[in-house]
Amino acid sequence: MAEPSNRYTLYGAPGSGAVPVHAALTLIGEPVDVVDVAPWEGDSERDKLASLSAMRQAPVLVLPSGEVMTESAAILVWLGDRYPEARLAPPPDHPMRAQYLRWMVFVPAAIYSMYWVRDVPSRLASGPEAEALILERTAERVAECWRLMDGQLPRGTRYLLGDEIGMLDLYVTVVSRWTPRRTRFYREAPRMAEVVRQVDADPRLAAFWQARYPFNGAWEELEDVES
Ligand SMILES: N[C@@H](CCC(=O)N[C@@H](CS)C(=O)NCC(=O)O)C(=O)O
Repeated sequence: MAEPSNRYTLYGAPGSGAVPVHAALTLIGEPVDVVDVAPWEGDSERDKLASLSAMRQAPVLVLPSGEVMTESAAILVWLGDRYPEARLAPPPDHPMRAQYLRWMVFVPAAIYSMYWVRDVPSRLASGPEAEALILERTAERVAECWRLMDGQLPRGTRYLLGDEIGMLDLYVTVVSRWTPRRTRFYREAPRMAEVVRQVDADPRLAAFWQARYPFNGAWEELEDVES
């Protein structure tokens, strides 16, 4: 537990998994104090999280009660249920609830987990050749998982699971900005491509994106496997 306060505190720098959580809190309208920590930059950054998270990873959300939450998807699902009036998550009896939980778990299990390896490839094997191969293969795996997910999502709705923006849309919009970046993502996942472009351009999030994770046009030009 941390000290109780009347606000949320979110740990994670721009570009981290804290971004979809912050986007959700923005749409919900809950104030949040943000602490920029970039654990991928090394142990000195990771250590800033050590008292809150044994994994020393971002995001960490400290709830107003002082309770600590980690795991981006769990945080998003919890916020969706905590603020039903924001309509960012299908409630438990909703026909899309099962698919919502399915894809909210797929993103961190199959895709986000690859970045633990990508951030420091020597965690699995060291040497320039081994590390280059790890970067190449994990980028391919991420692309494959986006393609498989895209093929199984419903069609014909404005957002991924319906006509209103939701947690899954925010999550996919941010994670799809990461390597292998948007050019590849658009090719592998044409259905999700339509949706993330709308979320990138959503006027309710314009100020938030600008402040916390401005869209970089180069993400749509490069097919970069190295960062
Ligand atoms: N399963 C975690 C993964 C979090 C994660 O990998 N965060 C990255 C930053 S986006 C991190 O802290 N990387 C540094 C490290 O793993 O040492 C979640 O979904 O929140």
